[in-house]
Amino acid sequence: MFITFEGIEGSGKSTQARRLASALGGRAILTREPGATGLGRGIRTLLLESRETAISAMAETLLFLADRAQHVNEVIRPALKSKMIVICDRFTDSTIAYQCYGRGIPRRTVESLGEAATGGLRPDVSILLDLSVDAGFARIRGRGGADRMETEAREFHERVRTGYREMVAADPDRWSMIEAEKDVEALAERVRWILEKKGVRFGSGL
Ligand code: T5A
Repeated sequence: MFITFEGIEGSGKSTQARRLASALGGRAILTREPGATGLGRGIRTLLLESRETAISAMAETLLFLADRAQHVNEVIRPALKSKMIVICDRFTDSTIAYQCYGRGIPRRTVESLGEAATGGLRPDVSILLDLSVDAGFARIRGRGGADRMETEAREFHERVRTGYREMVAADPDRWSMIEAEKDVEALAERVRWILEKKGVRFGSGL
């Protein structure tokens, strides 16, 4: 099973993805985008930490897709082939939310290039942690050193959130949306409930 967590900055998806991976133990691997491979770590630095280098919206899109192509090939497909549950912190839907809704890249462009990058791999279950932009930024404010995406205007992040909510509405079989202002424990309970309904078995606790 291939499970993805999505949401705006500070929505708490990395926290929930980590908890889920630890609850599932050796049956699952936890991975993320961008930056889960050797190549991906270089791409991540370019994408998030370059302040002086200009990166056009299309170049940005292609870099996220290059990271994904390597990630699918090197990490995700081999793990799925060996019957692991793959938990991924961001995947294709991040590109649609950020580069299509956020930057204005046409969706058909991202979908056709994305198809080539992933070989058509799609998540079985995607969980959106939905939170207001203000609440998300309040959570990450304390950690300092905002990256290139975090310094985008509030309107950009509002468009990203809208994009996610529209994707959930368009494909309710794959997506589940959780209101993410609840505390970590309550969100973890909800994640567990969603996945149990999809057939994932848990031991004790999440
Ligand atoms: N991107 C990525 C694209 O533009 N296109 C793409 O195709 C892809 C794949 C990645 C950036 O790249 C962009 C999106 C991003 O801008 P990143 O550094 O990997 O950036 O970071 P994010 O994925 O954005 O993750 P964040 O760490 O910023 O946010 P999370 O994962 O939503 O939140 P989390 O769990 O780390 O929590 C943030 C803080 O909130 C606290 C945590 O302790 C932490 O301090 N917290 C809570 N506080 C209160 N209540 C809760 N329920 C909480 N849950 C967590």
